[in-house]
Amino acid sequence: MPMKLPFFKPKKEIPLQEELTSVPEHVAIIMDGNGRWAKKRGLPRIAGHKEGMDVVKKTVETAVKYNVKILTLFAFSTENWKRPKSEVEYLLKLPKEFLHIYLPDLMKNNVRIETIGDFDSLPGFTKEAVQYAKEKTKNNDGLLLNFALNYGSRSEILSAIKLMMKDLDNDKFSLEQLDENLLSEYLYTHGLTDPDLLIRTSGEQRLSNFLLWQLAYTEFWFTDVLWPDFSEEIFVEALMDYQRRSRRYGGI
Ligand code: V07
Repeated sequence: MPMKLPFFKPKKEIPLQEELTSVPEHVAIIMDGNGRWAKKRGLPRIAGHKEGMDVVKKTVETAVKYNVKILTLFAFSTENWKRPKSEVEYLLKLPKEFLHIYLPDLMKNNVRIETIGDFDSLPGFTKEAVQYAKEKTKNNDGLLLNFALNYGSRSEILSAIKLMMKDLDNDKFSLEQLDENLLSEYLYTHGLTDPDLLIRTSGEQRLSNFLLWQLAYTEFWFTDVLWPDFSEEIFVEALMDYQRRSRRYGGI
């Protein structure tokens, strides 16, 4: 008498790593839809943010698995300060909570943590937790996990211009030397390649002041899936789509 087979939930087939031949080196993600996810379930918005935090961890693991080199995540925008005080407070506690839970795993995965944005204006408890993680992971040479924290692209460009004008004034360079590469050196993203792929969840198709300069040549990929429902399957779908597009260009 054969044993009764256990019940397996049918799982969508995830393509093998070998099938992904041209993986984007730098992926940037606008993690939208946490509030809507919570509302749909009759939960407070912060419950969506908390769930979204766990999805960050899973997304990092997928990025590591498929050999993405840089993952830039829009965690907190300069506009987010306009939200209710209690929500802002909760959001700014998430970096510390995330690192408390996941820093050991990130170390094991050889992940380096960095941030872009106005770091100095963040509350002390956020800065301290993130600074500690940056220090702790600074020698890791696997995935660069780059959090955009208190980030706004126009203010980034404006601050770059101010710094450049100061350096110009101090004869650090001449006006003739000022070109796109030099300007890039003054942005928060100095030293990083531009994103190859931008993903935005939750059906919105706007940039919302994210990496305006850096996304000039980037492929955009949008999904209606809300950030807390983002999964390896959907991430891989975006990676496959990127590959398909880059193959098409290659063919011309
Ligand atoms: C935040 C969870 C993801 C969905 C989007 C909004 C809420 C992880 C971090 C984080 C940031 C820096 C760091 C380690 C972790 C985070 C904020 C919000 C403000 F070094 N998730 N997450 N930070 N959300």
